[in-house]
Amino acid sequence: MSGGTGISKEHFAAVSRLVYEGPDSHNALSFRHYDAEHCVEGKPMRDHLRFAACYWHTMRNGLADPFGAPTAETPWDDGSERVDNALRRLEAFFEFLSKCQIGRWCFHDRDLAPAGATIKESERNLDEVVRHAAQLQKSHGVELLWGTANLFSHPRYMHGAATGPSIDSFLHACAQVRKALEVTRELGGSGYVLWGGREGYTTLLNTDMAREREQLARFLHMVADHARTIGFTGALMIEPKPHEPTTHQYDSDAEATLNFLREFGLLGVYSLNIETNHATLAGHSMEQELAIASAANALGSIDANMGTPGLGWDTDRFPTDIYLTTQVMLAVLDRGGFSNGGLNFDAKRRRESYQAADLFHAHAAGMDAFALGLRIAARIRADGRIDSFRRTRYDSWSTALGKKILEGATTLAQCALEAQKCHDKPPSSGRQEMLEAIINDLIAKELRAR
Ligand code: XLS
Ligand code: NI
Ligand code: NI
Repeated sequence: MSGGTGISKEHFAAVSRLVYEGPDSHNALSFRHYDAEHCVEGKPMRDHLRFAACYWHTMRNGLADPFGAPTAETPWDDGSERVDNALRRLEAFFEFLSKCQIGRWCFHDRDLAPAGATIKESERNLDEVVRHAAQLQKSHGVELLWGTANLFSHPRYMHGAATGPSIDSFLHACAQVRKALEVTRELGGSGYVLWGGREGYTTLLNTDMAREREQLARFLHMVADHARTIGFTGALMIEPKPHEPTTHQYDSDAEATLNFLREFGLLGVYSLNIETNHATLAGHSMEQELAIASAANALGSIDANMGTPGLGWDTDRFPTDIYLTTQVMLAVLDRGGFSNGGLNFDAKRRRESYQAADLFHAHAAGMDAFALGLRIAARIRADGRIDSFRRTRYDSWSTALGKKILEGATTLAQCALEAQKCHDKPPSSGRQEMLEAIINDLIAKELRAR
């Protein structure tokens, strides 16, 4: 390994590079379904799935919970907030990415490098670590999916960052995002994400919501302008979430976020990064959030994880449910695949899965589940039964009258007259159970074929 600490040490010596061994393999540290080169719908799985690992959960999450100490074994990390420790941690991460066949990554500014006593010092620290990251990206053939700034951990953001009542938090947020955006561009990131963890409120007794939304909109306009100024051509994305840590977040779900963007002239400037566990916290399915984003041509990227049914927290489990991964990949294929986006495992191991090897088990489980989901989704599309049922349901709209209505060429009174000519045919059946059985049939066929 070049540069940085100058030490070339293997941090995961017990793990060798995971390879595709096929569905019959009992080797837990291999892929049973993810075969990077294998083509699905004429494109290698690698390019469909565009897997990324996130730096925060992978390298910076000690797996503590509100009742217990961290458990994660991290022999490469001396626990200090020093730059040399940050560089070593980064080397361990890139070794992990290579061994796990993950070609992309995501970070927050503060995960990467220690904050300094001043903005200048924080930026110097970040620059040093980013220089090393650029070398490691090159030597390991890894790309940056997206970067972001942590505008939620520091106490100065307790009342909000861009939406804070004090202009100080707003200005600090500007400083952090300016720098994070610039290093994202330096590292060739295909996107930049804003997640408003503290952009919301806990009680309206102390909050002027209309004003806070205006502040957020101004902030987002300035971020977009700066991106243009520095020549950042990647996707700018907002990541909706309804609550946690804030009681009510302004970007609560895809629909609310799109409305916000529309209201403030930002639609088309920002797209959405949709996360499964955030969808379920908002009371929606991931399918629905993806469909809403796609319909507005605003599906940017995906934070791939899943929640725990019945638990109202962002438990960020690795996505191992193949019904879920099938739905996600169906949505992705139906919109023509990712352009700047990808599948970022914004996921953490359970506190009990504390050994370094569990990082590999966890990501491999998620990658295999998505590979299987991709294969099944392609099968559903090739089969065509679901799509043709859905299309046929709207057949009566392809009549001359249907077209006229949709073109805006009819009045309510004309339609009321037309109603008199309707023969009150019984409506067709929705056949939901039949359709669900078709999906199960195609899952079974794919599993048999594997
Ligand atoms: C938190 C979010 C966060 C964003 C990046 O729930 O998922 O991890 O992805 O700030
Ligand atoms: Ni996320
Ligand atoms: Ni999350």
